[in-house]
Amino acid sequence: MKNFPENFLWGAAMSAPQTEGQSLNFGKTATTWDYWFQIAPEKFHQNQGPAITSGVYDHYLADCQRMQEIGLNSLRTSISWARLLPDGKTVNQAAVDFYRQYFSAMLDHGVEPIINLFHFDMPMWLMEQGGWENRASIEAFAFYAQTAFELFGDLIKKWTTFNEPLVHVECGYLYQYHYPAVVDFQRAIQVGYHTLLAHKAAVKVFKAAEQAGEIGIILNISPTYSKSEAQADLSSAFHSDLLNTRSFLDPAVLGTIPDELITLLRENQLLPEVEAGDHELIKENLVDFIGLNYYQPRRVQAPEEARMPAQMPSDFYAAYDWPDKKINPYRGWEIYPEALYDVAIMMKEAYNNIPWYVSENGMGVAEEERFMKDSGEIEDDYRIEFMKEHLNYLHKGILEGSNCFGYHAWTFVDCWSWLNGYRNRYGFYRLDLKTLERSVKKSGRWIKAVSENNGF
Ligand code: BGP
Repeated sequence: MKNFPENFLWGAAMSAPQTEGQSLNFGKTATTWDYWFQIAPEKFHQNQGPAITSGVYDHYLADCQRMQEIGLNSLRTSISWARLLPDGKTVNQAAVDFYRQYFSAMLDHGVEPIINLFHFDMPMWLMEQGGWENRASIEAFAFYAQTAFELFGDLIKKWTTFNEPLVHVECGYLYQYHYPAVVDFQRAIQVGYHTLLAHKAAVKVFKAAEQAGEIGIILNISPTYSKSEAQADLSSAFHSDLLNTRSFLDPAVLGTIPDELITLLRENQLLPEVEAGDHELIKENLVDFIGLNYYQPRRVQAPEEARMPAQMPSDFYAAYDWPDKKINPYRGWEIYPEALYDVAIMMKEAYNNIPWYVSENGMGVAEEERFMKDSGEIEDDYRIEFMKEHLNYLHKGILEGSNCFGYHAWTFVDCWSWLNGYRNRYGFYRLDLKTLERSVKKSGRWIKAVSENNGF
């Protein structure tokens, strides 16, 4: 039996844009996802857009009951900025009513809400002004954060500012998976820098208001594993860590941007525009806790050719395909649970053993109806196995003193995934796309037992 610390959070994660639906109704204005789907629906798996998703806007009451039914004691979702402040300034009362009822219903069912402010869902009104490239986005986000803290602060005790800020930087400005789908390293760095400042500005507002509760940020993390001990590979791994791990984790927890990252950007003419006062904003305003999303390890090797100045991250490091890897063929991601132990030790040793939790971990599988029993239940033993393996390594890290306070699976009910629509399913509950009915999978019954026993 693996026992986890007292009051350990067992839960699931989701996001507003991937679950709410009613995407252009009840006062909500468009985000980049609504807009992109409108102009380029062919980019989206089976033309599945953000309009309906899992219909949580209408199903939230029964969903909160379902959370309790499978033993979840906590759940992370996000507020939609474009729903709460449709023009960035005016509060939408329908949104306030919805979120207050939703969060209250969670609490009524013994589920602690962890509420995130930005999950890749840039409001169109701000995108039209340049989105995160425009420095004005920092103040706009701080205003949104303050509004949310004031309206929901009596219900929410754990806030996070961003989910995986690196992802909207990379996907929007390097790899073309998110709107505006441009390829420009310099702009990507500026977007990342403004995102970091927006995070810091929100933390500042939170602390200034002497808000009850705690604030953190959710980062997608993997240690970087080098192909070999050769100097060139190790140096690539170091650069990968600087850009992918330390770029947000160091300033969030330690209040510093690594000197080596600044040097690397300077040498490659990639430094962002900086203003007086930024340094203090970054130095102060540290987080109370960290959420780490982990799905797959990052493995790198030295690139065969590197341009100077760099045009893309691949000029610093190339992906390394480990021949011995185990893979989830549906998502194409390597399965390497050992990394959760390495992450746990990294948090303990390099980040002052700050409280942290696994804010996402999970396995997306296509055509899960193949595993449906006569009773209608999806027998997702592969998912249970995946989570057990990861929890085993997490447990080992906790036993060695890492300050981890929870484990959240992605996700609660199968949800809509950006360009992948409903192809890969992750939920403890299956979603019927025609009726929006939810039915519990075997993993949902399993997590209930894990939560009740605080271990397995
Ligand atoms: C994380 C995101 C989630 C979710 C998950 C699964 O990076 O925070 O929003 O989508 O990945 O990934 P995908 O949906 O691409 O399969």
